[in-house]
Amino acid sequence: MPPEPAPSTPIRTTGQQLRRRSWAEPWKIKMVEPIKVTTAAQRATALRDAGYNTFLLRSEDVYIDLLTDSGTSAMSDWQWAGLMLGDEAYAGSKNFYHLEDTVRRHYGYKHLIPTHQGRGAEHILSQIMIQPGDTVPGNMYFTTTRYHQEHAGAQFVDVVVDEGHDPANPAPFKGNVDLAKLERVLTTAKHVPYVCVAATVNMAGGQPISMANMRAVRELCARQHVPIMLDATRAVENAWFIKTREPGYAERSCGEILREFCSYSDGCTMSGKKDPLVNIGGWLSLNDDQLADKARNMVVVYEGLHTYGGMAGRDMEAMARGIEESVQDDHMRARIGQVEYLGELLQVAGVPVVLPIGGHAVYLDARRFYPHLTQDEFPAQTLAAELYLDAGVRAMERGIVSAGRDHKTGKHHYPKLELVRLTIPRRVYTQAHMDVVAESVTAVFQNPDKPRGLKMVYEPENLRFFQARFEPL
Ligand code: P61
Repeated sequence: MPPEPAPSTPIRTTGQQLRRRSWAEPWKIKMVEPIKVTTAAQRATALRDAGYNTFLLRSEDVYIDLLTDSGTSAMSDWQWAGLMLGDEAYAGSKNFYHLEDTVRRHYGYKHLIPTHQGRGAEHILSQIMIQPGDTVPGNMYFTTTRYHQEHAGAQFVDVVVDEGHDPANPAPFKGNVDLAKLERVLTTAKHVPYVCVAATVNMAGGQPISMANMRAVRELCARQHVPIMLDATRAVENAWFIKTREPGYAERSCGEILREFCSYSDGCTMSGKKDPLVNIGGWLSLNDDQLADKARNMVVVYEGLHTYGGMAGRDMEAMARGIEESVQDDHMRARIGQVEYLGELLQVAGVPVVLPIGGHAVYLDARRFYPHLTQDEFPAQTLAAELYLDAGVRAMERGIVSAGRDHKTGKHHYPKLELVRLTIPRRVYTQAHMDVVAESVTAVFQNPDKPRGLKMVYEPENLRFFQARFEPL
């Protein structure tokens, strides 16, 4: 038998063919949900009604929904069976203890504070650790994370490596922390309550951070006595990239890699809606007893009792089971294999995508799609609208609209990356759906009739991208 090619290294043969072993899913389908094919006229009306913002479309008007991988996963029969075992006691639900045990075993932290979703955990962490005037360094901003840090009075400082801001750079770990940048912040800022490390980095294109880098960040922070808080939302996907790209990890399981990775941090925030394969839920983990005490004091005010934090007992059971499934190598091979499959189809068609292909999504480079548009004409927002019009595929803007305004100067942030995210829900769509998406994106890219961009006609104060409205220029 020839050696099996690694799933993340497709082999190019003659012409534009790709050859590699299939990443076929380790499951079969037991239940289906119909989706609606719409006409071009219906889509034009729906998009106008939605103010050219894909967040404002009704999901019924969407054919293939690649808005997000958040809360959109399909649960397994084992998870659905777990729902029936929900212990809906107000206090001390047995599902909480199951979840606590599962998080301890796979992520390794001492305390588990359940929350309704990731931003609930970010809120509590920011409130208990940040003082006004603090600085929080992180490997690129994430919208809700930065919002809560700033809301608590901190300034966020980006310390991701420069490659993270370059969509064409194929470096394997573009989510790495730039140690020189981090050291500068740690030695010059008045007070750094913690360093925020995300794995993988969503806004950079789902790019991973290496184990070596995480270890180095740990050593640097330990010297400066600064804790590290991990955004573990997609840390299992990050583990898969370490397994397939970092020397020395090929024989280790995702679960083992995850444990080692988390051991270099002091706690984590988690959106259970991603890696853990559930539709709602999250948590805050902490190793420090006193901090955990503070967090429990807050969770009862904002989320719910410290043994449910806004989740039903059945939600916690589904999440505990989802975690067990998420750390299986076979699951991750198929999950990331599917994302790479779509990415490769687009690359073969010459479509400009962020390289390497990310863990949860393929990101289109809107600057190269529409070089005639300035950033103020919202190229990525425009591209997401055009994609929906073509075949009913819903994507998400990740550019100037998402970046928002500087809360001090009131001016737009102008991010280097102007992207559209095609996000793949876990265990939901088939390879044929990916083919349809690739055909539609390619058709939009090749369309000689270029759009003129958009203007923003309604801008909400917080996290504007969710509800902003636009009109064509
Ligand atoms: C997403 F357009 N992500 O990617 P919550 N950290 C990280 C996330 O990816 C994340 C959260 C924390 C979403 C949903 C979403 O600008 C947006 O459970 C790395 O959603 O509260 C969420 O977790 C927050 C979409 C969030 C957005 C913010 O689609």
